[in-house]
Amino acid sequence: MNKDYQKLADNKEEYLKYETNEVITWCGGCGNYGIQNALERALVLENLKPKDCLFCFDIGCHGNGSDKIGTEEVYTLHGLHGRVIPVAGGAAVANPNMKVIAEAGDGGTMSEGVNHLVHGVRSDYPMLFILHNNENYGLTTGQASACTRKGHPMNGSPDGVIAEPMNVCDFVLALNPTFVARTFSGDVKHMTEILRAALNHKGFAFVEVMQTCPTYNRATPQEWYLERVNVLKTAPKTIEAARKAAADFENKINVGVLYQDKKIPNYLGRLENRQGVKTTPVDEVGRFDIKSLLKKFE
Ligand SMILES: Cc1ncc(C[n+]2csc(CCOP(=O)(O)OP(=O)(O)O)c2C)c(N)n1
Repeated sequence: MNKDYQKLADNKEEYLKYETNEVITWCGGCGNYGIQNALERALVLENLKPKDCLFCFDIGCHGNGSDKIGTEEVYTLHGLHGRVIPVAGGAAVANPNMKVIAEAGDGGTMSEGVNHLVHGVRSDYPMLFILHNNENYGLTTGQASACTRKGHPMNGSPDGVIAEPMNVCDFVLALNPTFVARTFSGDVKHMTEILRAALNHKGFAFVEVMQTCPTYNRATPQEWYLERVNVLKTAPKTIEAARKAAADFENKINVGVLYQDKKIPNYLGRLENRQGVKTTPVDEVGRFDIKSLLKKFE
């Protein structure tokens, strides 16, 4: 047996801590199943215990993962649509001992919250961000997002989308990122590998999962990806080369780590007042009795 599978089998108890008995609301064939499974595998293989992680979810189909990940030992946060990055980034900076994982859809990330993505990447917050790119607004039943393919009819734009879709990896690569990867929800093994690499990154690790949505995205189903996905064996060395590798997302779609810079210090590493400090900001928050302040309003 492959040694990773052996390790997963040996750590079944740990793996099961990331599972719940909640009723699954995702559609049959939804890419979210594979993504959640790959993340759970990656966490176990990287020896990350539930109590050491914070899972932050945006609003959307993927966000229902907040009910499905973990037992009472798991910390989860389900925030506002498009706003998961500042919330998760704040938590990651406040308590760098926690592994912070944020998940969001392409709707919330590339429209409502695109400003937060920009500043999350350029600030290099110490967190993993998983973009569930199903190329539509899934939870609100299939409206076009910034990633929907041109010409494809969607609910709300039945004559076909008129704008070109965004290439999210190319967009992020233009922001001087320290980690960018692309993977595909139909390949749990590849996703696990990519998520393991991302979990080990010290700064903002951006992972785009091209996710199938059998209910609303008929333009790019599982077979469409299977015919086009090309696994990169090594990551391009420069951002320019990474942008070239990421450019095609129509015919031959490269998946893998597209770019990583391990040398750049993350957000905390660049804050002069945090250098050499052994405590976390969370440890340093003093307790303050607010009773006297509240008296003013009595
Ligand atoms: C600020 C705000 N705008 C819009 C909505 C309505 N809304 C809830 S879920 C959703 C679609 C989510 O799509 P996406 O972010 O792509 O995630 P998916 O459901 O595809 O996983 C929308 C538009 C909202 N809750 N809050």
